[in-house]
Amino acid sequence: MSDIEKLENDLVVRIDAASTEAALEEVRVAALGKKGVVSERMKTLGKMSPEERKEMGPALNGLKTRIAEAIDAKKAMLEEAALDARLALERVDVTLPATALPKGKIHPVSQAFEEIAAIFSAMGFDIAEGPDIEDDFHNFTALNFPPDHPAREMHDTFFFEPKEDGSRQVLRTHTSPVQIRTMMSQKPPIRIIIPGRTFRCDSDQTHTPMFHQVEGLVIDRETHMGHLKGTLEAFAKAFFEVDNVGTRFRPHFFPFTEPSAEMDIQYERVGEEVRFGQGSDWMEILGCGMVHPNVLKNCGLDPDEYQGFAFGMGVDRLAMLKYGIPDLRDFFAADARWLEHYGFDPLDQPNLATGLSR
Ligand code: 2NM
Repeated sequence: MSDIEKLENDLVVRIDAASTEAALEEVRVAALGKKGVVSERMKTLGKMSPEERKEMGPALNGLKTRIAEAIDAKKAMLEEAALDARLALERVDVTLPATALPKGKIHPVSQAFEEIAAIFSAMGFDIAEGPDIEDDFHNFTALNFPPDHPAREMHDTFFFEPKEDGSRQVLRTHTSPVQIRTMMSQKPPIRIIIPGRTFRCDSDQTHTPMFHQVEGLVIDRETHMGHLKGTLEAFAKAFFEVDNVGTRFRPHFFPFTEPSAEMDIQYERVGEEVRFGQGSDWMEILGCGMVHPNVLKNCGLDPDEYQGFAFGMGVDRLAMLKYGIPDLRDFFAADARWLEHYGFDPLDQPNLATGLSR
């Protein structure tokens, strides 16, 4: 066997034996790399006599080509084997039933938020959000709360320690500061709802220090009380999933709206159950009004050019009413059995086509 044949046999054995891409690369460097055995042999061609070179040149070139091909073929094989192994490892059985997976429940407050968002989205509203920690301007001043007016106390505000300049941040007492931020940064027409956490220093059977609100705001050139009534009546029907519901708007006071009202909806108690859209009793479900001209001015809007309406509702109470949950305090007790009972299926996304809550 010639020298070259021996070398080739030796290299082929090593290529065959390489069981990983890294091991194969080592063989390649040892053979064809700058200092590899084949490359070193090629360098000897220069010192040969022309006759010798005529014989050895093609022989060495042939060797080099066959070794390179053998390495490429082995490399392709190793890559394919690696892919096969990965596919086998990552295999999923798509026929497994979904119930085999552990499944959580959607909290009633999240469910109510989603249902309310679905209703207002269909009416063309966007969703806006803002910070839980606010300053006095956005939470009070811009909303037409006069300085040192008792209305500020009315809100049982959680204040932060004063800063060096004497200003105090607050935990927002309502989501209205987001309306202010929106009016100051966007041009009308504006149609938004604002879901979020709100905070008041109040705790008893029907109040928790943290609660959830959805507020809404519409600003356009000729917005009036009829738009407010139509929008909120449509909301009440959609949320309580009834074809008709009587509504009553009672005069009220808020610093940020004029006129202001509370909206009641018709209901009847049948045993333990509360039924909306029938009967002769009235239940308050939200506050509303036409945005006060001072609020518009505070946000840089001309009240002679733009008007609007706003509303606000407590989502925790709406969830209790709609889903028949008796005690508010269970909402925040993080009791898994309570959530299993009152929670919603995460796969049932609320939408107006298939029904809001099932
Ligand atoms: C309510 C009731 C009535 C309200 C008003 C505004 C703003 F920013 F436009 F002035 N935001 N939210 C509003 C009006 C909120 O909650 C019971």
